[in-house]
Amino acid sequence: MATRLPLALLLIGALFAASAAEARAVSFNVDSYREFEDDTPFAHSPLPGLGLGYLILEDFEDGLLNAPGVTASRGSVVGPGIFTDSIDADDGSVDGLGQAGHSYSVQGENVDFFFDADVLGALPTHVAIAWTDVGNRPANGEAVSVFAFNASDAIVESIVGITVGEGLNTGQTGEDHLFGFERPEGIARIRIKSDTGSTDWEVDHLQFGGPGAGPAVPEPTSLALVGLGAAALASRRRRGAAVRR
Ligand SMILES: [Ca+2]
Ligand SMILES: [Ca+2]
Ligand SMILES: [Ca+2]
Ligand SMILES: [Ca+2]
Repeated sequence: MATRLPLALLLIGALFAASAAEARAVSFNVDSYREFEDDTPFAHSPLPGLGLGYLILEDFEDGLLNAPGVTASRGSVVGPGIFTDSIDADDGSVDGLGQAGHSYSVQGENVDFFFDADVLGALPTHVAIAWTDVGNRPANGEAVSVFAFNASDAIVESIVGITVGEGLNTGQTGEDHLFGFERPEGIARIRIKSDTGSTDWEVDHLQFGGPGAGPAVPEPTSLALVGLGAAALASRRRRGAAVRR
């Protein structure tokens, strides 16, 4: 027994170390994602509740991908229309439709969003993106995968083969799905891809933040806000890209 006890303690220590390592990396899924903040009974992002130093939401409602510190490999913003599938709350009403909002059309099998540590002060530790629609309407939805890359461009987190979609493509929001990651060492890039090879689909609500102060000089269209109440109030008045500290 005398020789086994230290071994048992070592094993317990190793288990604690393993669980601590696992706790450092988090991925999350939010199905039926309808809004960024917890304003209604519908599903929202977990990020506003984490007390991050800064948090940026790009909802594309100003017609531009212009949140500070992020660029995309492809795609373009689409405005209101019958096939537009914005996140539900962006048009001011959580009513099951996103046609009156703006989304980001991928126009390819995947899209990467790159984060700039120089602009943001450091790489974001928390990143999420919402899938909202696929245009060719596969009856059983489509499978998508999402990956997070570190500063060395290695995949450090993944969510693989999640089936989303309900076969409708005219702005329905009940199946919109938020995918996100937390990595304390920072996320340099995320990729979301269609596993079914679709080149006509949409995303919305790119959101990212971290423990630091965030971008030193926000974009002119962005909002620098202090306090949750002020952020919630102002985000209803003016959308596009909101920076919260
Ligand atoms: Ca709506
Ligand atoms: Ca939107
Ligand atoms: Ca949708
Ligand atoms: Ca914008």
